Amino acid sequence: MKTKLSLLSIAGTASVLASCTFSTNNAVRQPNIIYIMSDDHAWQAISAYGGVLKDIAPTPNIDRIAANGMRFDRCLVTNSISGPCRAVVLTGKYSHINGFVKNEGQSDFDSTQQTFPMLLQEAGYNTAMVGKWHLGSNPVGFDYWDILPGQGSYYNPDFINKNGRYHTDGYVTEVITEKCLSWLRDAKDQGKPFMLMMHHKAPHRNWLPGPNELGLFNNVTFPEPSTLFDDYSGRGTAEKTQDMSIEKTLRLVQDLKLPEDLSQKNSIGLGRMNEKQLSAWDSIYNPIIEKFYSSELNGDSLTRYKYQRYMQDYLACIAAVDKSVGQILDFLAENGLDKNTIVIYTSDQGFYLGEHGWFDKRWMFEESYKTPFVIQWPGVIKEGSVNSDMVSNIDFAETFLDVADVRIPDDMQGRSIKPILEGKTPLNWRKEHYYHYYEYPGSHMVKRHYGVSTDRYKLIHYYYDIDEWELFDLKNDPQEMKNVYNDPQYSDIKKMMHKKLEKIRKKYGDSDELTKSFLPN
Ligand code: SGN
Ligand code: CA
Repeated sequence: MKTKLSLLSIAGTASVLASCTFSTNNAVRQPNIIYIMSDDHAWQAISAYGGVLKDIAPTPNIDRIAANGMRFDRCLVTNSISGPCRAVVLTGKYSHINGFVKNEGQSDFDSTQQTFPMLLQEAGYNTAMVGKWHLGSNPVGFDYWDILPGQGSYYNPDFINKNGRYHTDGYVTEVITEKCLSWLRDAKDQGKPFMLMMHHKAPHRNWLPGPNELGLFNNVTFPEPSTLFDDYSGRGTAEKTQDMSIEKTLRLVQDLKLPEDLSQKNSIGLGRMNEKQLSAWDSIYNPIIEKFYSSELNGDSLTRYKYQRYMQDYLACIAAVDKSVGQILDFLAENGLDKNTIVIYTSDQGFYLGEHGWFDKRWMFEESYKTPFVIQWPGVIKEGSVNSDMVSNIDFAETFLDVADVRIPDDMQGRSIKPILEGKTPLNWRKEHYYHYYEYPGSHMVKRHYGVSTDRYKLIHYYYDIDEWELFDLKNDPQEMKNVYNDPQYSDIKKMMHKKLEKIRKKYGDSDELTKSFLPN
């Protein structure tokens, strides 16, 4: 049982008081929680994270959350792929415990199992889930839910609510935002604290920008990552056999929207557009298509072009997500709810923007292993703070229960980051983090692997059809280009990391036996 939340400094408005709840013994002021999660948003594409896209990334509102609160620089996911990340966030348990280990060839999420929304709902929170759900079964533990079927569509998307599947008009990011605002307008007057999960589809592949962001980045030249032409020397079989490269995997038609003839348009997702949307689209893309097919690019110049085209659409999708974040923040401020509402922005996992020549995610390498995580909680989190402790998406569930002063079940496997938010990292905070990825064979052919990381080293074991180990020294090799597993200079480190791996697998209840049970028959 966690200690009771102390009364925060009262913000003084009537609406703030209206959102207070009172338990039988103590008056406890439970904060509202707005959890905004987009899909595949690389931390490299958030201005607040600095880096080469600092002056290009269209994220003023996400940056606002970081400026108002805290930016986490090492928020690690446990299994870098959509459905599994969502299951981890909800349950606070590793994939091998919550049972949802991969997207493909996976039975539906057992939505009757314990999740933090269920526990918040039982504790009197008004709970809602809107947007990409991606767990097969319908949500449980929410007073209101309205989800995209599967991956959902960018234009005029279908949704599923308790009454079934139905069609909507508009651009998915805007439709999701409107649904959330409309629910918030109602929730603010219910006299209960609320918890909203707003899950954007964007900027997921195939990156269709919205009508208000079409062409936004078409005149921008993006800096190329230095590893765009990585040849994977110095690393093992897995890196050499993946199918997620900009050069080979990115498709001219479906991904880069360069159809040679009109009949290919449906495969891009343009078949869902109405006439007005399509004509706005054509006016931007037709000149690009014309120019592309007259330029006859090939070899490295084609890869370079593909990278630029990819980034243009990817960031245009993010611009709409950021606007959505701004609308939510503005709503809270206009309604006097900002002081007592925790707002989080994160992504289901990180993503590659040409590093190692890749797009997509899945690996235990920093770009996809680290997810963006910024959070504001006025009066508690010091403005503009930056934290580099190893936190994880497995910590979210316990954190939300903790801030709401709800008992944290013993079987959850993360740890509340509330003390970190208060500026006091516990001395015994985790020094190692465990990772396990299962989706192979499957899309993008990234081999199954598990591993342990510290602030400096990372030990990875690839298994199933290979048995290979990799060790990286992030201090000397931040881009993870050189496997030092067999380097005699690292033999002590290797031993130490093996011990850590054994220990952490035991700690979280993962084992060879369990690992085998998740292999395809
Ligand atoms: C789709 C995409 C993949 C992507 C997976 C998982 N292909 O299959 O590129 O890795 O989703 O993404 S697509 O041609 O259909 O766009 S996840 O974010 O849901 O895990
Ligand atoms: Ca994703």
